[in-house]
Amino acid sequence: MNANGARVPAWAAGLAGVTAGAVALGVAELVAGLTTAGASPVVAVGGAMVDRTPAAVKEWAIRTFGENDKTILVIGIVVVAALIAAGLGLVARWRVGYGMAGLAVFGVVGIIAAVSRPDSGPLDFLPSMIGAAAGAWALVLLFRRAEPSSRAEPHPRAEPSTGAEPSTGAEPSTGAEPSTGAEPSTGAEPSTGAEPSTGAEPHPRGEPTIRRAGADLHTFDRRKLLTGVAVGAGVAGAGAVTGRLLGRRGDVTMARRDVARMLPRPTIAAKPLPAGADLHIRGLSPFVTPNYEFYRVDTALVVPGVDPRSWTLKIHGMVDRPVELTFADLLRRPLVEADVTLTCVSNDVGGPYVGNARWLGARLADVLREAGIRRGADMLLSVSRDGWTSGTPVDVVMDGREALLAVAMNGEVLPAAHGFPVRQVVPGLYGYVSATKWVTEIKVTRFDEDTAYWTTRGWSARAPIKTESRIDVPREGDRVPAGRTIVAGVAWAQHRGVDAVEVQVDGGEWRRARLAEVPGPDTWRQWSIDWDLAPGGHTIAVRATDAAGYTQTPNVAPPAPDGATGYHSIMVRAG
Ligand SMILES: Nc1nc2c(c(=O)[nH]1)N[C@H]1C(S)=C(S)[C@@H](COP(=O)(O)O)O[C@H]1N2
Ligand SMILES: [Mo]
Repeated sequence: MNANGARVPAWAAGLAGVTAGAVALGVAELVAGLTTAGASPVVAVGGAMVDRTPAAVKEWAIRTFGENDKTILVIGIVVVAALIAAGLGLVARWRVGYGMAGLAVFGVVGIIAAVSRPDSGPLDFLPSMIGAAAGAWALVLLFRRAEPSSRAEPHPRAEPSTGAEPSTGAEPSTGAEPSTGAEPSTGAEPSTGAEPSTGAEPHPRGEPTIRRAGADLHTFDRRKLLTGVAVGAGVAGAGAVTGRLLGRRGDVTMARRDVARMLPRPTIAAKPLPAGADLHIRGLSPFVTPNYEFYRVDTALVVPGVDPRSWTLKIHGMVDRPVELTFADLLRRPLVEADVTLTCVSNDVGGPYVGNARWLGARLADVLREAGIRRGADMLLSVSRDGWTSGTPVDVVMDGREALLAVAMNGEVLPAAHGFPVRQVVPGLYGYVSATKWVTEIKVTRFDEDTAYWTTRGWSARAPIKTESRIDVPREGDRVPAGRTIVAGVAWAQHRGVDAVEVQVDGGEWRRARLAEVPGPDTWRQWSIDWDLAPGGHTIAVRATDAAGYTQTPNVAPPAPDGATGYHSIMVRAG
């Protein structure tokens, strides 16, 4: 390859670059599917970005894109990669080697991202390496196809005999050659397009010696480039799809089915929910959040596929007897059912990151007692399969509340996205300091010695859930008939319990709402109130008081560093 490439028009060079980049990513996906899904360059780079993103940006992303934040990130990475690849294509016009060098640099970036993941495996350098090599090769082939024929070659390489060359090998038929269609005379030649098999013949019959007029010698070969691009796009697409399908081996559907068969009945079953726990008001969050509707917040771009047969939980650090539990060990322990509402610290006032479920699991406090927590330990640093960590105060877990190593959620084996096979659930603490999904390790330690994932990113080390309330009906901006309207929502103050909810319209008097029944202090509580609304616009606000006597503050605070405060209020129009 040489400066010939400079005669390839810019658009074509850019297109060749994008195609080479797509081949690189597609092949990398294929190799990742064969090895580890998490080592795909897009996933690895995305994961590295998630970990290095300032907390404020993460907040913004969650707020703006909600649960699509991961999809948006992946799309963003692919778009940026495409732009860079187009740039490499342009650089390759001067020297294809420069473009190849650029692809190599990206391969190295992908390798670094993949091997520095906390859950990386020994083969994780492969997808980026092989992908970059395939991309570089594709770039060379595309430029070879696109670049004008050189004077030194009186027999242009575009002849049927080139079927043996790697550059055209992907082409089943020489009929796609641009030279044939352009030259009316070639139609008479026996060796061309009509015969798909010619490529296999070492010396095709009637080999044309003068296929092109001199004027054509420096013409850029648009058709040849475009067929190459089409083949490249096909390779990229097939690689990506196959890789993703293969990557499903990390899929835990079968493993979850097996666990469903062996899941024991609870030793201590929860009492049936009080009949009045759910007010069954249209638009009001149901008391039990169905698993498929349960919010999901985590840093995992690919849900970790953890095999319960090889899963263990190591408990070590400041303990008298380090233990390592298998999944079977865990299921042999007494299993407890508990209704617990999870809340994310990132939830804005009035936001959606809160959900209530009935969990089944082993008591974390009992397991820790068997290991024997040493004096001075005040933190449990739990580690998930993908390296994420959370720091939970020891005293909270040991104070008698139903802190669980949960294996089931609402009567179903823990869904993969919610931590299969085992996660922590600790009533009263925000998820980031308690609810480790795919948990594999608990290090008993001290807050002044270890720092968990979000704490290193500026969030509080300790984070009890703040007393909060939310209006579910009507919705912000709704139009309601004037006159009597039902206002309803949920309120939570986990492990303290909600004692009162009050509603205010247009800054007037606070009126007490009706409270639904609850199974205990660890769940949210539905509330409702009927209000006579005069025609016109109204602002409706809500506040809760917990069983410790604390009433929500009107002071507005953002989620960082330890949970949002302020009243949830909505504007509606009556009439
Ligand atoms: N492994 C792992 N566990 C995790 C997280 C995470 O990023 N990784 N996020 C935590 C946070 S911030 C919350 S709010 C809860 C959310 O649990 P859910 O997705 O099951 O609703 O999981 C917690 N457990
Ligand atoms: Mo969270």
